[in-house]
Amino acid sequence: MAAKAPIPVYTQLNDLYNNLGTTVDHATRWNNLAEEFEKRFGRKPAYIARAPGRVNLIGEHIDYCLFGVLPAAVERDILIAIAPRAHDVPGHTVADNLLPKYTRAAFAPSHNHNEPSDSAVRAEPWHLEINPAELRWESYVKAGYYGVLNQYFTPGSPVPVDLLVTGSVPAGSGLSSSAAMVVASTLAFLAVNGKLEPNLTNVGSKINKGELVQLAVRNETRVGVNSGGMDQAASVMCDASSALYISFFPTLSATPVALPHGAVFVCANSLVVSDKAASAKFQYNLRVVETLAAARALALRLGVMVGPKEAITLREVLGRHVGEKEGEEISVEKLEEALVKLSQEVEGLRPATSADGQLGVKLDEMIALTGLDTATFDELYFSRFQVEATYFQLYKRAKHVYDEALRVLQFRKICIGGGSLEQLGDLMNASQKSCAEVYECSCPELDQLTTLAREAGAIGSRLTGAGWGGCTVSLVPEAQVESFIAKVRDSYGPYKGLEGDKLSEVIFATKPSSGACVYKFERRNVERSNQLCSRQGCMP
Ligand code: NG1
Repeated sequence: MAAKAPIPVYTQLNDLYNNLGTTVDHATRWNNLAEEFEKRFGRKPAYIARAPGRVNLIGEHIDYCLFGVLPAAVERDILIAIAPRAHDVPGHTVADNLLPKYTRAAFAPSHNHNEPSDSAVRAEPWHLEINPAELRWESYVKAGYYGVLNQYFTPGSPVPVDLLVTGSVPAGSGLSSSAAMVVASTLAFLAVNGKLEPNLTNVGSKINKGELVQLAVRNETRVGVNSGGMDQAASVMCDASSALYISFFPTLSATPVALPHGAVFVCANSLVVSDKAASAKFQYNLRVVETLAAARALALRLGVMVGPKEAITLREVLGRHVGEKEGEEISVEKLEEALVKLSQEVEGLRPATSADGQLGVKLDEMIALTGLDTATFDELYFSRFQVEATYFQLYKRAKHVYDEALRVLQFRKICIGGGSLEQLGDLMNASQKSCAEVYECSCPELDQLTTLAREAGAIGSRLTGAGWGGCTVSLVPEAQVESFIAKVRDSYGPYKGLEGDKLSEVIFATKPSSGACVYKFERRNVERSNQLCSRQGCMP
């Protein structure tokens, strides 16, 4: 089971590179990073931590409702080289980035000395200043560090470190650069502090993949996003042979899903940057609240039992409504049936349209629909993350979630059972329509790019990730990938005239890649690696 597997800690470069995939020149990137680290900090790194981005094939905005999703890791990734530094205050960090626009940052965690009444903060002994309203590149590094400090250093003190970051996942593109940064940072700080000790065979670690995912999800909330777990799970648990069906209920689990022969998934960046953290109040975090309020309202309508202070999710409402036993999971067939049923039940949340065609409800109406008093509602849904809207769309959000969750199961069944590529494409197109019209997380450029992709030969095309900008993913027959890319280049305005590397930066075929890992620079390996290096031109 992937969640229980150890995090790979490599000490052999051959093993590492063999595992990463072939469409990117990994050796050159890792080598450059190690050399640049040595130039800047005067010694070799002790570790390099790697976390890949991911492309979500189907299942958008349903992970935080605890429904399964189907992503695959991509070869584009974040790498962090790190080494301890002597003679400095505990935990002091100097963070550099290979991209010159991201300037050097230095920070140190401090002990929390709060008033005894401040119980929420008192629970966390370490503090690092991260301002979600003014995020900088190193905020994501700090976010990864946060959980490591508070989970592993009570008591104890972290070592002071130097670190250097490089990344090939475009920011704000829906390929999950933020989660890749946070996972890589979490791993780097675990490794440098000796919390990832390899076991006797040198291939394992103390913390397993599932635990790393949970830690990274909690860390991501430090940058102000009420994140679901898909990106961190994909970044940590994917393997190079397949996509991954990740389910979050009743606990995190992941099973590989082989993709059908002849199917290539092409990512295309709309070049609209979606700053998820900055817009969270009106977009991502608002959607999370809308789905939670919809779940509570639906539970009330259906007579489903909910604890007075329970933030029940749409998945839990479904389970309780169809008599699922606590801690167990109904079969996939039953889940499919239940999703069809719940998609109909959601109609009960549909308000009579108002004069301006609104299907949403005002704040006081939303609170009334949940049966809660205002104070309890505020405490349950508004206390950690602020959101803002005139109309809250409970009906539309719940409708998308149940229908999209059903599409994921159908997509998975086709991959396993050998249906046609056309059926997969139809599901992707239906997902895009629902994201655009019902969940309202698309944008004109994504709508245009998916339409152009279909005209250029894609069997299906949809946005991937949170949306509001970022990338699309298109299912393209293998033999047509080149002509597909050329046609999209010629038809999508922002791509006109792009060639070579510039073109492959924005539109590229993906192959599933392996998940997060660490390379450990061991003294006894340095000589062997040097020999390898002189033969193959790679690090250290
Ligand atoms: P992106 O924006 O692509 O990283 C976000 C969330 C996912 C999921 C998708 C929508 C984070 C880190 N990621 O993905 O968990 O909810 O949106 O399906 O918040």
